[in-house]
Amino acid sequence: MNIHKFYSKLSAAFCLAALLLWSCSASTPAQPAKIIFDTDMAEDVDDVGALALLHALADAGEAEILACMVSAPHEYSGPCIDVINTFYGRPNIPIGNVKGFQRGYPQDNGQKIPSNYAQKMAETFPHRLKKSSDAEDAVALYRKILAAQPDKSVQIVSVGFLTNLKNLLNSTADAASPLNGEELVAQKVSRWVCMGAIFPNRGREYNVMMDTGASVRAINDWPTPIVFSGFEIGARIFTANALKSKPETNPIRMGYEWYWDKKENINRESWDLTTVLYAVRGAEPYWKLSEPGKCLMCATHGYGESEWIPFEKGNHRYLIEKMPPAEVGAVIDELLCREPALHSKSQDGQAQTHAENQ
Ligand SMILES: [Ca+2]
Repeated sequence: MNIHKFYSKLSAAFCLAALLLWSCSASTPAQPAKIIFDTDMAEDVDDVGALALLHALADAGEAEILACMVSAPHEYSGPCIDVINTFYGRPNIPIGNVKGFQRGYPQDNGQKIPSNYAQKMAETFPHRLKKSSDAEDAVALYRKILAAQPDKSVQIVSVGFLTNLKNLLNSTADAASPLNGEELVAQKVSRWVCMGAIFPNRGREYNVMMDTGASVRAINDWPTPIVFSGFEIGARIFTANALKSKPETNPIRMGYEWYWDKKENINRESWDLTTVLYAVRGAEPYWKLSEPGKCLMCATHGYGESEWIPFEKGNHRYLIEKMPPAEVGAVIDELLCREPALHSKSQDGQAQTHAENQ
């Protein structure tokens, strides 16, 4: 073998090795994102779409849903979540319920959280949880789930009020873990993805202004990174009308229809859905991330307000629009319209098909 042939064979071997390496890395799917989904599913309907989107991403192998937490004081929030989990063939996802929600600051103003759709969904579609207060305490469930997961592996996705996360930070050692809440979060949570606040200007946004005391404690003191899908991100992306192509046996479609109390156009802003999409798929190609900084929460005139303060060592960031909103909406709608993969086995290993739940 002359030197030219030798180098030619060597270079062919390198090319082959490089191709094999590339094809291995291209065909090896990333680990699914481990998600705890914390929702005020009751008043607005984008929580319904967000949980459906999370299930569609779980069906695609991109996400694993560890638990769902209720942050709204509404007895049909938990059953409504259970309806969606059951529809997607995951009836055994644990559900936790909020304790100590306070609307307004410093006093609770006593106003109730309404819902146009939660009770109807619970009364129409198969599920097991009768009322939210039958579910276990969200903080006890958070602690149990987090303690059992590898370090820095869990993302918390909040699309509602922050009462549960305040309570989690304030929690103390229990049977699940000898760590206090802040230590447990620091050890297990890779990041918190929060639908909340408004950027880049000072302002009020519904999720963080409601239980103001909780928002101040949770956001200001959170020990790991937070990425915000601010009000302005979801406000320009309209989704769900594509669900009109689905039958009336689809609880996601019906949730949106009951929310609107009309059937012509059921599109809604996608605040909670963008939060899920970012948590599972990351920023690119949909968004850019802001510079680091701090979303500082305070209370003014009885309700929470946030202000963005950029600084190099801050561990907060927020999403910035990149892909045109209609294109992000099309990605979300396509996922919302996918049929559930209908797991043949439920999460506790018992054979249970979607059909058996009907
Ligand atoms: Ca919400």
